[in-house]
Amino acid sequence: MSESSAADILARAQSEIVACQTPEQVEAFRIQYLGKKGIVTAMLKGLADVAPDQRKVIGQQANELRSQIESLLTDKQAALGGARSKSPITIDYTLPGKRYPNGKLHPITQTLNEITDIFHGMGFEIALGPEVETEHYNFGSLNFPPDHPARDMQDTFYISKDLLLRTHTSPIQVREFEKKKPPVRIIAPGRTYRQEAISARSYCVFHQVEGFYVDRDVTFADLKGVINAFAQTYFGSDVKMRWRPSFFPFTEPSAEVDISCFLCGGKGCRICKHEGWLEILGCGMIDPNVFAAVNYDPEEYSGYAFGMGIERIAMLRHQIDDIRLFFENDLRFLNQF
Ligand code: 2NM
Repeated sequence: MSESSAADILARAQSEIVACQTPEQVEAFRIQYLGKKGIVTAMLKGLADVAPDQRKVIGQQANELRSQIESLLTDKQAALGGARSKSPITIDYTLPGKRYPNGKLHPITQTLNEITDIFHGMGFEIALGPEVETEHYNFGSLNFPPDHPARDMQDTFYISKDLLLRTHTSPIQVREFEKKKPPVRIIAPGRTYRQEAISARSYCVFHQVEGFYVDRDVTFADLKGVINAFAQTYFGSDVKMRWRPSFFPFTEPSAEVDISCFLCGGKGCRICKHEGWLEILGCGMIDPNVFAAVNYDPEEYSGYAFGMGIERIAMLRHQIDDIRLFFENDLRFLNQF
């Protein structure tokens, strides 16, 4: 037996032991090398036939090979966790678990959902509509005169002569008027577009929630009741309300509604610009011309409508001083909500 063949046997044994994954395979390995008819055993038995001058050297090589293979075996048995373990996989239950980062809703979506939920709780159905609208649904049907400045290219993103990006969610309401007969109570949230100079106060994209109720004998008192209930639910039951006359093309009479500043309680502070009041929405009684455009009889039905800007409400609520933060998607901002 030459020196190289002992080294060959060891090299083969080393590569075979790596492939052993079960105690049964390890035992087969042991028999192959160290069993009664095993390779190393045969080597030791064969010493009798070796020339006497070489016996000592080859005997040492064979014994060394046996102890090397024995240590391969003990190492492998230890790695498999001893004969008792059935599975080679061990779990350390004391290790800390993996944390998965949770996503969350954008602050505008959160605000929009909170507002919509309050009106839904008062019996309003939720309706959605397209962001690309026709001139008719966005302006004409809503009693905007042909020369109204909002129709101007300066204020509205036009896609073609007749198609535009809706400048408010009111066209959703008109589409609902056409689909349904009174009584109808709808809340319409969504994204809107206006071509304005971008600043801390205004952005080319924003969100609105608008609502309306049409039935026989709906009055301004119904409108006040619903808006006051909304403001007390959203801003707190001790909030005070101020109604100021205003103007919108689609309502007559119209009003803008302020709440007492929830930060200073009306004494005057930075958020209310020392006025004590915060404007939260516009509203009014739907103009008979809007009813005529959708074939509702204005003699039979009346209704109110209201609308608010979501960014504005979220900015007041969270004391955010730049509307652009909502659209930059900086995680340092978003993670605060
Ligand atoms: C506002 C203010 C006042 C409004 C009117 C209508 C419709 F389609 F029913 F006529 N929708 N929304 C409305 C009325 C919106 O936002 C400041």
